[in-house]
Amino acid sequence: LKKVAEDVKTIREERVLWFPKKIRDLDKCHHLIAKYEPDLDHDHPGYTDPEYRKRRAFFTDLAFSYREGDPLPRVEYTVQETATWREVYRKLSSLYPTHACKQYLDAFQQLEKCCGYQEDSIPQLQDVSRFLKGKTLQTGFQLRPAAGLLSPRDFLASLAFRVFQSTQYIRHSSSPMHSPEPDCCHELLGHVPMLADKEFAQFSQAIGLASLGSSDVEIEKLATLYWFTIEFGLCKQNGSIKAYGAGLLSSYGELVYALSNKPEHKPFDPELTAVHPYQDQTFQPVYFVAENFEDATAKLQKYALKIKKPFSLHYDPFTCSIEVLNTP
Ligand code: HBI
Ligand code: FE
Repeated sequence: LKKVAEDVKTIREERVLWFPKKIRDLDKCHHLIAKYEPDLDHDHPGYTDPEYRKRRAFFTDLAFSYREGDPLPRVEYTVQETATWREVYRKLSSLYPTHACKQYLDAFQQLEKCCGYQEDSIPQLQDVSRFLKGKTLQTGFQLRPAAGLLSPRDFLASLAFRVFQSTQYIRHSSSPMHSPEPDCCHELLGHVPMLADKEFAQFSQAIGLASLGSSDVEIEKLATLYWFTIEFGLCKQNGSIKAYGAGLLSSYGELVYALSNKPEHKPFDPELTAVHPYQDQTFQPVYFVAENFEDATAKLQKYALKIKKPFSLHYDPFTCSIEVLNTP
């Protein structure tokens, strides 16, 4: 009986503590949050469009069939999908020169020059992933296809390996300027350019590493930090404030609003930012402003050291794997 009790305890502990140790383990980190999907959310612009829902099922299959190491699937986008992309691309790229941070603008220029970024076709994830990874000495980030909104734990875990889980479908054509869920416009225009920046990549990985083996309470705080930085972050630049968050850089309305004098701007401070309530239905009333990415990473790493874990972690960039060091 004692033996059984011990086994149960071991299994339970392993279940709680399991986290990916190598990049291949990310094949097990794709749990969806069934929220804001066209099949489930009555307010989704595609809810009453059976053709859109069928198309989405195709993208769901692509993502769930993907295994680490496979080339990312190439998709032939329809004329209608490309028209949606064109509208989003035109509208947003007109704002970037005045609203996006320098790191974003530099990368966006490179993506236009070397990676097929243009209004007439949706870039392929495989090409974008190779572009980011090819700059190995700079960031080494790579993409993998995601079926939709993932659990915060799975999504954050992939960042530890410099893997960004990216959706591949596009929003419904009836609503080009808004999507209730992440789509390829959000990933390609919001996230990808920033992932080409060395300091930003390091910041992203630091949140990911902090999440591995953390409790649900700590994950919730890290997800909030992610929200106010990688999604909705602002930063100082030459005496003014610019946007680096992907939720802003992929939303015309909120990008203009965030840099206006309407919302409140507070300095980025992980202890406070991590427990600040956030809005996922309307514009944020508050944004957090980073001094720069090096400073933000240093503050985040200091915060992460205070998260209690029965071990410490080391990431080996050569093998892309995590070493667990026991600290009894
Ligand atoms: N899933 N596909 C996807 N994309 C995101 O940007 C994303 C996610 N799941 C959770 C999440 N972002 C954040 O809100 C944090 O919870 C980590
Ligand atoms: Fe996002």
